[in-house]
Amino acid sequence: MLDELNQKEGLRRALLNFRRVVVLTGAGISAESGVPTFREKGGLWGKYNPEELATARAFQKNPQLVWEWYQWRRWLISEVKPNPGHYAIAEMERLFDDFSLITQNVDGLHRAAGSMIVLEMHGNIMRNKCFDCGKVFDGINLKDKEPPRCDGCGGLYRPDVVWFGEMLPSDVLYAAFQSTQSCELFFSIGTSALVHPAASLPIEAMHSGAYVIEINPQPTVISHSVDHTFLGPSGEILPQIVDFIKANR
Ligand code: BJW
Ligand code: ZN
Repeated sequence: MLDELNQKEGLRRALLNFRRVVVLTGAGISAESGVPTFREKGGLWGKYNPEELATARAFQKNPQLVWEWYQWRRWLISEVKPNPGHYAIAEMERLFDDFSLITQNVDGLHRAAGSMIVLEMHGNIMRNKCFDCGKVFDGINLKDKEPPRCDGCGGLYRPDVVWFGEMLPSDVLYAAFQSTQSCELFFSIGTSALVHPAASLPIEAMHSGAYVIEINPQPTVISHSVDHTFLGPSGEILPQIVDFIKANR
């Protein structure tokens, strides 16, 4: 059992008494499943600058390079499974009366772990959409060596994810801010908290008076302002938090 859970009264009270809960996740939640994060050493940006791959301009300049990078990541994701962190979050959905899960991840692992409602801020890598007309195509083919063309307008397929400089899906963004502004307890898990607007959510939660807990093996830009940071991997910390809640409620 984590010592902090018994030693810090505010933390204990927040976990056991608060009912309106929001969880925000980033790439770190999937790290223990074998999905590389973005900004760490050996991460997804290791070889390329983000602007070379995750922008519309990059796709226009070199669709083949961007397509191949996403096809490789799709293959990688199709081979992995959720980890105990994903499963613990799925259990939290059942433990709290009012629960929202917001993820920046595009890998679909929360749903695979049994989370029923997932607000995917940056889309989902397992869908395509037309670069020109925006028509969405469910399902992907890992054998597509180059981007297929839209049956409506002839434009190129691209992954249905949100690149830098693009708007987030407005319904998802609205729901994410609404739940954040009214929650009592907010978790920021496995994110460097650098990419906006997702990175504004923990700040918004603090301003709204929520108790904010961070879970990350490394301190981040928000660590000094949150109420509590568990310094460790989410796949180890989250199951202990869930067990603590179940044992002490
Ligand atoms: C573990 C662990 C373990 C390891 N357990 N943890 C305000 C201020 C400044 C800039 C902006 C602003 N508002 C908007 C911007 C511009 C821009 C932005 O934020 N730039 C910043 C980088 C400065 N934002 C945008 O452009 C967004 N759009 C937008 O705002 O539209 C309005 C607009 C339009 C036009 C002009 C202006 C405004 C869109 C952002 C889209 C981000 N897209 C990506 C790619 C998605 C597709 C794909 O997957 O390829 O999303 S970028 C990438 O970063 C991806 C991630 O979701 C996102 C966040 O990364 P994340 O998850 O935090 O990963 P890492 O790697 O950074 O961190 C991992 C963490 O895990 C680390 O801390 C580890 O320690 C930890 N960890 N193991 C727990 N076991
Ligand atoms: Zn089209």
